[in-house]
Amino acid sequence: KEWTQLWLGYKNVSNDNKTVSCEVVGFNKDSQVIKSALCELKSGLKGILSDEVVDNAGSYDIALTIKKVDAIAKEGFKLESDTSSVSILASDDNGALYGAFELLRQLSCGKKLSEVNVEKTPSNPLRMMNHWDNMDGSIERGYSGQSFFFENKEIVVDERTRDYARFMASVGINGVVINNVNVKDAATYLITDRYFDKVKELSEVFADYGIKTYLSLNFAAPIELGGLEVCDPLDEKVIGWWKEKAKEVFGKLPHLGGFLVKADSEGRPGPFTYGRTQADGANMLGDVVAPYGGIIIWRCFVYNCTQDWRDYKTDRARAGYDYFKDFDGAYHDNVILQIKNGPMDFQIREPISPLIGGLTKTNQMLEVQIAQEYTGHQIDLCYLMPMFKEVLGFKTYCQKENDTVADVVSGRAFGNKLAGMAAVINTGNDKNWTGNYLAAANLYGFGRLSFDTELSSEEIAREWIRLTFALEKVDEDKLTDMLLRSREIYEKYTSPLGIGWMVTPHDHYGPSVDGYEYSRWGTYHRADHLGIGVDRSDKGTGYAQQYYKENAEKYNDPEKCPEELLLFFHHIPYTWKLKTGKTLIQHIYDSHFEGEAEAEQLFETWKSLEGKVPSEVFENVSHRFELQIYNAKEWRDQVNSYFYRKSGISDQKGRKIY
Ligand code: BDP
Repeated sequence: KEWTQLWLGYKNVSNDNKTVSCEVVGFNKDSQVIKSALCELKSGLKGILSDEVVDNAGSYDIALTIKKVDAIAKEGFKLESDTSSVSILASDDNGALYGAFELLRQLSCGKKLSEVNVEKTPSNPLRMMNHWDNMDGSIERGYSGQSFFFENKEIVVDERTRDYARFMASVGINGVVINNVNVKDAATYLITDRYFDKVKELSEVFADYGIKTYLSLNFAAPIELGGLEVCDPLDEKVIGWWKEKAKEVFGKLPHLGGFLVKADSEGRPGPFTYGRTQADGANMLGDVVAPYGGIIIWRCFVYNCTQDWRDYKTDRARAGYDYFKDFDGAYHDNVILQIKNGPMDFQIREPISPLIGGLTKTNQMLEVQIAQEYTGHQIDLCYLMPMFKEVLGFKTYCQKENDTVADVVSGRAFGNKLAGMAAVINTGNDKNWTGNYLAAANLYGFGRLSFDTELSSEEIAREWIRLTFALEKVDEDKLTDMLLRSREIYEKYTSPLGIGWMVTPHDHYGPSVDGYEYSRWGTYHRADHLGIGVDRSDKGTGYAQQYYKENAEKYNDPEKCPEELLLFFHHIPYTWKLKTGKTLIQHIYDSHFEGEAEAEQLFETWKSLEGKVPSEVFENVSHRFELQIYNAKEWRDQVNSYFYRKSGISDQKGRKIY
């Protein structure tokens, strides 16, 4: 095969050389998902124990049973074992499949067959990947090659599709949106005869692994496909057109879960054109797919992208809340609002979107990005689980308890059945799927975290390392440490204290301090000769007031504001004293020198793993570290020079600033 097996390349860990038999009890043996579970167990156990799994005839040491037990929670599983038997108990097919993968994972991580006892229920009902794949094969914000779903406007279904589905199921993903949210050109036709057969074929491969297929929808489809003059969601003809369309699409695609919609955002069509609200648009579509059990996932990434940079009051950070909060409770039951983790756009540091938990009567799910658009393009090492853990653990204060982001987006807080987590994915058709071999930790990690939000960043990192490499403990420790430090390091050498941006416009790799300063995107740092930062307090744009009182008060006051977000919320003089006793300007200098130096240390540590990871992996990652160090130097020097020139204040340590 021309691609790697990521974390499913089972290695013989031969902890006990047992022969295993396999039996299914209570489940429909013709179920494709159960067949997949069996198939995975057979090939996985063969890899791990280097012994064939036998059907229950013949002689064997351990009897493995996949058994239906109705008391187990939806998509959950229980593994029980003793010296002569192992059982995977679940109440549904997906639970059985996840149980099978859990067993293989535990064995690969060093457990013995007789030691596997665990019970898990997924934290989130929806655990999704969003592909930004275009039908010409390109990927918007893709850093690991071309699409493996689309090529020259055709859909590709092959062995790689199956492996992809296996990887996703192995970490608990149960929904995949196959096409870019910016639905243009050929992609608009995905809901027509032109593509039904192939979408169906693809969705069947996914369904074998318990994954539902979703499509991103063009809100203007009634115009572009239906020849109507408008796509007004309250127009009878438009509604009629969508009704017919939904009937046709769900008739042709039995495994379709529903649609994802980006409307009224960055030039995409939407209800605003007709003076309608986001709720009008989302509910209309919700109603037309409801008879088929379909859902509408409506993105909240709506803001004015043609704003005047001279205008200090219009604040892009406010937009999501301003557009969606007032309609809390108005969204229909099969509509979910998908909210980016921060109010801006996947920066290395942002506050948590106040819309999450700001809404209390609406289905909502969290959107994060593992494609490293703003976090190093899968060149720079940036393991994102620490960031996602912070997001999930954030206390919104939306109620007395059960109020964290994890509580809200899982549906636990307010009893929503439709809830969950989605990631903009980081895959492409590169041999190793993610460009940088180490970026696969984010792919693996997001899936694991969406299934079990209690896992720690470190547990996930260690699992991924054990499943991927065969390292001694000391080396596993080193690589774990590299992953765990990488986000902080990236943050240090890029834009300081939550201000974000300062990147090369459009491409978003490498520094350009003023690149977005005088443009239309609402992405400003407002640096002058005295200080830097955006005043989002009640005296500024008022964004801080969108949070519940406890957070609002903290963010509103520069003395109480968490320092990593200081410049996001306040315009701060360069001479401001931080808690460390350093001035702001000195902090900027120090953190940039440190960040670059630490990037070099990462590379040094990596070099010590030469010969311990496959040479191909070593070369691939080494090359990327060379680029990362170059990038870190550019960031360090441009940011430091910029602020030295603006402020005229020298570095106390007398280092070279250009
Ligand atoms: C931004 C990307 C842009 C996406 C947009 C989105 O730069 O390419 O279309 O997000 O989320 O991060 O829709």
